[in-house]
Amino acid sequence: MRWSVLDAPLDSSGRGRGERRAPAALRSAGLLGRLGAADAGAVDAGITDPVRDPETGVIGVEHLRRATRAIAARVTELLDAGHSPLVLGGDCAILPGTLQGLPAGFDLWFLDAHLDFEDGRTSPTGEAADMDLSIVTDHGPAGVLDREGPLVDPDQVHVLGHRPRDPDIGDGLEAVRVDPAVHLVPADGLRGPDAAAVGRDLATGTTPAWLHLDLDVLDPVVLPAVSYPEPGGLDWADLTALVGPLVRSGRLIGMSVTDFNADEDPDGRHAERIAAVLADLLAD
Ligand SMILES: [Mn+2]
Repeated sequence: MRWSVLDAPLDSSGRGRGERRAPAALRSAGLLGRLGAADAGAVDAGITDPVRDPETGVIGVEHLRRATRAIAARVTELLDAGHSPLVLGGDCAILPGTLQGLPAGFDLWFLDAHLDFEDGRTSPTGEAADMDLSIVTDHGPAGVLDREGPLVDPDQVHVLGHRPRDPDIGDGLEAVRVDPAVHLVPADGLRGPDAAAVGRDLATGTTPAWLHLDLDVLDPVVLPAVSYPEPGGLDWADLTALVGPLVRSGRLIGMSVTDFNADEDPDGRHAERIAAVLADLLAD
């Protein structure tokens, strides 16, 4: 595949968190050279307004709308030029713009510790990175997207690697919200040989697919440099076993990588590992 790397350094807290510096850190770790990728530059759109909009419940919603539009336009340009976009976040708030740039009718492979299915009312933070999957399936706050209706059919969404909360624990948390048509394979179903089996199963078919990798799908023991670490995640071997068949499926049209917090990686060792694994998975 002919990868083109596009930086989308959005941090949906609007407070300048280290996700903004992730693309620069991954570039410093030699990602483009290792991939033999073209350089698509950066989207000129950040969220620098930390105020939670009272109407939508979303932090910096005007900035988010502008960023969404800008990312979508660049992703469409890259696809039209025959490139495979590799979009570097930033946090998961880049997902709505990324998917808005795709032609309709794709599958979404969504790797994340969290479901990202809050809306402006239920999100404890107001960060759009809590709401990206609900926004793209038309369950989120209105007015973020330029289009009406879902960007992806919930039945074409595969959430992989999340850590469900046990409803029997009785910790007072609301039951998890998610569209019932969304397919869920929690992290416990992706360990050891199960990871490759799930990957091979998903890889069958011919529908174009987008791969979204929130790096907090990994266990905090192997990748602590994220803002919302969640125990019980995948190790690097599980991740590569799962993603390898997806990349080789011939169905992939592009990929987004989010939630690496470069401020938590002072010596660059985690950026190095991420770049190495991506190169191993994606380079021809
Ligand atoms: Mn996420």
